[in-house]
Amino acid sequence: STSLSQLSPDQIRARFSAAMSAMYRDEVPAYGTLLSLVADVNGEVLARDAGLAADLAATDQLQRISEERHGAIRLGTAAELATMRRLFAVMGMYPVGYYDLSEAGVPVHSTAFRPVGEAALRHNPFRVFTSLLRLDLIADPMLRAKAAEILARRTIFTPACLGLIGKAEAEGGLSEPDAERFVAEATKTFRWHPDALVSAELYHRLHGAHRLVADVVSFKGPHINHLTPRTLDIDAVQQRMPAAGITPKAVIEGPPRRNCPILLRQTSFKALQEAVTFPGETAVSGSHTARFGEIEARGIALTPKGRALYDRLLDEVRARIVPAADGSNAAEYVAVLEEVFTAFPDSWEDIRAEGLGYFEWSATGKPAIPGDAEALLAAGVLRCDPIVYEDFLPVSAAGIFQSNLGDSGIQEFVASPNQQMFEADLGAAVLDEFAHYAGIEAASLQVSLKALGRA
Ligand code: OOG
Ligand code: NI
Repeated sequence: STSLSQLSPDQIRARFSAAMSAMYRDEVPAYGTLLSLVADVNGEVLARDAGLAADLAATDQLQRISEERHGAIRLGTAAELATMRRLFAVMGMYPVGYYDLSEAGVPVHSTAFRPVGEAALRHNPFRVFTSLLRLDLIADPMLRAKAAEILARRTIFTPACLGLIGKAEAEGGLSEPDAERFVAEATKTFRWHPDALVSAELYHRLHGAHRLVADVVSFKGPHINHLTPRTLDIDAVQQRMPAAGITPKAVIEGPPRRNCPILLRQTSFKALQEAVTFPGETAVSGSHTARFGEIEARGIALTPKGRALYDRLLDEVRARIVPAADGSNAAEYVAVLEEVFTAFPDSWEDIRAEGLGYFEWSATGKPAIPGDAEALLAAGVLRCDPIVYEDFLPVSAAGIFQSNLGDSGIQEFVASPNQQMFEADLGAAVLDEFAHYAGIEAASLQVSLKALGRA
């Protein structure tokens, strides 16, 4: 049973999210610049779009926007992944979805740890895109064995952190002072270590296998590689980045700009060159690109039918044009993207009528009339708002990975999704995102009808 003096997982997550943001702002000053740019643009959007501001306020979502972040980490072993699952569970974050990135030339597979309940998301929607390195995709058996040996020797969690995870599990939560210590200890796992675990020679061999292998294997822990704020106008932020001294990637990933935003749009700026010391008889200094910046705009969560349409349209776009890393065909790419996506309905009414997206129902306070949910909606007794997409997109994630690996990082792997292996390593099944959104929609309708005295 939970004692009264315990902090809730939501409260611990909010503190952790703030602590990570403070740490990353210290480590990567451009992140601070990006945060103020996003805050300016979000403020302007809310000031000029009273309708949007009112909708966000009515659905209790205004508060979360300015606090909203996601981060990303890359782990080396099954044991690290399993302990990470336990660490995130203390903060009410659970693995949702399986992403196979091998298909896109990156030797990892991933999940997103995030809050799942609607109330938890409103409290603080912090998420961490978490990848596990797939050594089985590294061709050279000697190098593979060496990498496995190095990873097996490192410990990425502090003893105090492991102790507090165990305590939270045994006691069903953490007291305020324990939670405070837990946040401080857990944050250490994600900090940047400029002193590498491996010699410069081995670093270069790992780098030769894949940049990502070097990034995971060479260091003491899974440094957070970006922290992403959510913006209400990603095109405006992208446009203003150069003036703030930040160079964004060539194109925004995901769907085009629309009246009714769907899923997720993301853009990032290039990784930093960071000074690294490699150990050895005489320590060598060098550099590594590990960390970058990213912003995102979130739209409505799509049903399987809507997602299938999205995937088909994106495939159609990519069959016609692939955005070049140097931005030389950016305008043409955007034109094709916009043209192809005219096939995706762009009003909330059509998206709902065609069963393409998930909506949350609520009662407006108007007196009830006879009739079903549709009649009540038409009469303004009930309202329907789009449910925000809380997850990620494999093609977009791959584009973010690639832009930060550099053009020479692009490499072919045999696509080999292995969700079973991932879940065995994780020690749990990942949650199904569609079931989760469908559940929120169904529950909201039921609660709204009940409030009106309907069964
Ligand atoms: C993760 C990239 C994926 C996103 O927003 O799609 C991601 C990584 O580079 O480790 O964060
Ligand atoms: Ni990201």
